[in-house]
Amino acid sequence: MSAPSRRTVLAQTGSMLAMAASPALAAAPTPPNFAFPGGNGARPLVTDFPQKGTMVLQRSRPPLLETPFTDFDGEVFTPNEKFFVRWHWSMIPTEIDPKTYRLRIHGAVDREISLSLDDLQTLPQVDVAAVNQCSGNSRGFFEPRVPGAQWGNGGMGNARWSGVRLGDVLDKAGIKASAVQARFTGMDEPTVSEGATFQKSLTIAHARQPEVIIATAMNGKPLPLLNGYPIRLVVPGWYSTYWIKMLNDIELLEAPDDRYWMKTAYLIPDTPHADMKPGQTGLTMVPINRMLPRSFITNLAAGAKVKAGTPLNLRGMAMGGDCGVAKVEVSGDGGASWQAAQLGKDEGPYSFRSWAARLAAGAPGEAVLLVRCTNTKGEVQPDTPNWNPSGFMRNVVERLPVTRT
Ligand SMILES: Nc1nc2c(c(=O)[nH]1)N[C@H]1C(S)=C(S)[C@@H](COP(=O)(O)O)O[C@H]1N2
Ligand SMILES: [Mo]
Repeated sequence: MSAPSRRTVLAQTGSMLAMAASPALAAAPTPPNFAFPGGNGARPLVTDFPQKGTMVLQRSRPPLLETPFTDFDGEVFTPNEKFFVRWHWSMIPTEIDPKTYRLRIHGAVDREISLSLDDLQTLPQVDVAAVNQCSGNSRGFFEPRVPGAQWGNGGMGNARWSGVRLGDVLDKAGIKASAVQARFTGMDEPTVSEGATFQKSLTIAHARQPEVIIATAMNGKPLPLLNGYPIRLVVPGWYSTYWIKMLNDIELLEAPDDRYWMKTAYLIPDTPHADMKPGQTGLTMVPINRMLPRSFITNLAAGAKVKAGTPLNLRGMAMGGDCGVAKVEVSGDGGASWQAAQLGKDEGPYSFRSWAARLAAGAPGEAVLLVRCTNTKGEVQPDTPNWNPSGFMRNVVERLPVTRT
């Protein structure tokens, strides 16, 4: 498949902005109705965002598009046209000229530099398979409910990202010994003058980790505009809030970033699984960081009718968080008994890992199917869901009710 020409991107993006107020509904697949605990789980499907296929519409301005969950079935890598989309502000450039695009590196550096996309091609090229997951993925399932985008489980995706190591790029500018963090900014801007530009920071030690890259391609193709064309930061194992899209500015800081998106937003309680009680006070809040293990059944939807008296084939995917998947187990009886699933190909510690299992035949009636991941650090998904008022980091053994008939 050839990449869309720049002209195509622009033409389609124009239509995106025109249609944003009145999204067209797709004719084909059934729009989802997430069984959110508080109701209001119905969402339309849309087909006309540029370089995107059929997506669940969470919001049109700025675009918040969710991957229909059925698209995860049988695919360890999420196709670019199916990859979820999330922006904080709706002033997103619709025109990017790759010839004049520059990435500026400044602040506590030996020499301020400005790199073209061709300059990036001269550095060693690397790739990494990694899950990009929104901090608020699955927020709609929080109970009690919390404000924010009411995502189902499709606010995540896995891709093979290729590009250059962030550390190599920073070394071109030379990091001063006084630098403590690197702050990343993209080309999108706040719609209101008092709004804070979306920016995130990493420590220098983290920025130097070899898996942290500036991606110039995703699944072997240019990034879709809405996923950050022409370049984005990829921070494997960490929530995607750090994965700055349309990256055009890196500033080396001599003191920790105290701007809004690091100091005020995206904070979690410093407790296991970022779990707390509604109304609980006195907790230390820290910037959100590494991901936790999760796993999903992808070949059956909630409420599915399956055959009683015959073995049931299950498949799906799992992720370790910021390390690999050690073990996936399934249960056909609501967690009374568990059996090991067979793991698919290992695409690296930050990737989705596919799994498959065959459950013994069950008697007719209602059943709850479960899948549970243990990562290579020995962390396992808990039986009860975590909660925090931002709806971040959902972490629980997900339950899939089915009827055996
Ligand atoms: N420039 C820029 N980068 C950004 C954001 C943004 O608003 N602007 N949002 C972040 C958040 S919160 C998420 S969840 C991911 C979404 O990545 P995607 O749209 O490629 O799926 O982008 C991250 N990078
Ligand atoms: Mo996010």
